[in-house]
Amino acid sequence: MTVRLTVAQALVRFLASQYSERDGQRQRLIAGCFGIFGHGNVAGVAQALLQAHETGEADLRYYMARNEQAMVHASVGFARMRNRLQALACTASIGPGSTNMITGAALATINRIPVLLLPSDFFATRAANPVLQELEDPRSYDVSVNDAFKPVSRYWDRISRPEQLPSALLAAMRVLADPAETGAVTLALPQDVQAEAHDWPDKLFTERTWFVPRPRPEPAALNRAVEVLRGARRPLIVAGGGVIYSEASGALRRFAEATGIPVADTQAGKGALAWDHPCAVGGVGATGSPVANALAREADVVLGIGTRYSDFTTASRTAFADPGVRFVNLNVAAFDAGKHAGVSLVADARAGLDALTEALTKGGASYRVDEAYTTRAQELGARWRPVVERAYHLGHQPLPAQTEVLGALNEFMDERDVVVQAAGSMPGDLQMLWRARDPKQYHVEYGYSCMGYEIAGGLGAKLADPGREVFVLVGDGSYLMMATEIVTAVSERIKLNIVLVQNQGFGSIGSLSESVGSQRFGTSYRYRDPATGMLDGGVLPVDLAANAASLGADVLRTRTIEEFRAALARSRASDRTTVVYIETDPLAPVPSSESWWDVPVSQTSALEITQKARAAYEAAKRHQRLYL
Ligand SMILES: Cc1ncc(C[n+]2csc(CCOP(=O)(O)OP(=O)(O)O)c2C)c(N)n1
Ligand SMILES: [Mg+2]
Repeated sequence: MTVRLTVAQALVRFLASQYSERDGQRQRLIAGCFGIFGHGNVAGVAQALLQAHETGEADLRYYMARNEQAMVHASVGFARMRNRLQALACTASIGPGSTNMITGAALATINRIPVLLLPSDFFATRAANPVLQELEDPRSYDVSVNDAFKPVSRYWDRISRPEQLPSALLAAMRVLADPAETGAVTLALPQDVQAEAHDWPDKLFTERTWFVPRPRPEPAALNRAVEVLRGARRPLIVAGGGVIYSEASGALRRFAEATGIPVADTQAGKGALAWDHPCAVGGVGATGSPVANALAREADVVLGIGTRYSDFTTASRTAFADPGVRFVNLNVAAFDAGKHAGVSLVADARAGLDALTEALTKGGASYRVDEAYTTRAQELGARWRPVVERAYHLGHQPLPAQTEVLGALNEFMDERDVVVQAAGSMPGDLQMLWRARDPKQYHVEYGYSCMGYEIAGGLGAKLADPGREVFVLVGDGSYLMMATEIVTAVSERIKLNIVLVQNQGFGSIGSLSESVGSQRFGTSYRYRDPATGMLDGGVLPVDLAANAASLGADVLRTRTIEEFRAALARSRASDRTTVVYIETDPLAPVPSSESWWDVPVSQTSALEITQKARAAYEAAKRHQRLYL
């Protein structure tokens, strides 16, 4: 039996019948479709979505975004919240609509989060050529701007003929649902092909379930890992995002309790273990806490679980300073498991942790760290907690410090509420200071650290789990780049709490600039001063709170931390998207992570300040090493 449909109609019908399943729980793999229409998809994919809605022949909810990059961010926020078991599709028009998604694709792939991208493409028949927005390359008519998705996609295909669609769809679903391979999946859809009819085997549209595996470690690899761990005197766990996506928090807690090994976390892994668990030692690396970083410096064995060891996590390869330090890497992706010449334990985080717990506790030979090591970790923690309290309650004047805003929010939020952030000075402050109580509470996109993710990602997170309050933290710089999805939140009646932190520019890059001898050059939003010729004049007459109100959000302006706390309560009580606006002092003090980040400083310079920074850089650089 065949059924006659256009390529776009077949695509929509197929997507609506895909499911994922893990641990016996089944859900739709593609839960809906974001989009912005133009001539590239208005006749193809748009008609197919409309027809699906009108006839009920396929169920794929359409969400209209305001910016294509933002809709990919929203889809990533959604899939991350659903532990990668569900994803969204994104349809965009030819040319700029499609290339706007490339940043989102990179973000998804780097963070290992599934998203299905459907950029429109030029005529496969070349009947209209060059069509509006088509790139012309004199060397070949086969070149398209969508080729630029290739390096940032885990699967990429162009459907130039209807017959190509079924195999491309199956490959796309496999990659999306595979925890080791997942990321952005791109199917470029020429605009004429989208509207072309074809007789499809009806079997293409039968419900299909993509089983998300929990691979167990190979016994020999497990033995090798156990041998290294049994010999460890000062082991440290680095818990990454993989722990959370695998829903392995319970397994991690049992493992940590059985062995006494302290647990540090990465940006993606924060909350894998609640902050006040006796084994939790906080964030590790350049944006981490001094507690985890002290233990990291001394660790003889690092057990990385579900981490890709980003440059921040290893503090540019200075965090782990013991000359003989060894790594054991439990990861579902062999690529990550093999990093830093570690013992590679390719497995699902939960299955791997259960296997490790069993192997290390069986018989009379249970492994446990020395009492003295536990005491050391606890003493470091006890010294750190009052530092966090101070940062949370600094009483900085006249404007509050950002750490007080984060502290007030942390104390205000319920266990199941979610905080969303991505770029600027907040990810660092958050990883160091945030006290996460639930594995889904801390949602900081720090793989791509993309300004503009915050509001869009928060929208996706809320869409994924409407039962949780989502608190988006956004700096003025990020807000200016992408406030667009406030409008989407308003039109979809998706309630967000948005905390807009105004510090007149780039607090983060400002202090980084100072540390590398660039004197905060070009990092604050100021008038150009005719006297200096630089952007260091007066404060600009920009009112971002008024801007947010103009986009349809309720806005609460606050000046003090007391007002801020009251506004948070009002925002929570409201069912409308609410922006809580606060100005902070970008120069307020922040505790030190006692760590380092490799940002090369000019080797030669006419400025004394840069020469000094270079000398400090060279001294720090000497601690950098390869782990071989
Ligand atoms: C899209 C994008 N462009 C540039 C950067 C580099 N960058 C990192 S933080 C930052 C400034 C962020 O400003 P804001 O959102 O106000 O946060 P603040 O630093 O003031 O906390 C910039 C430009 C980035 N991360 N993402
Ligand atoms: Mg700022």
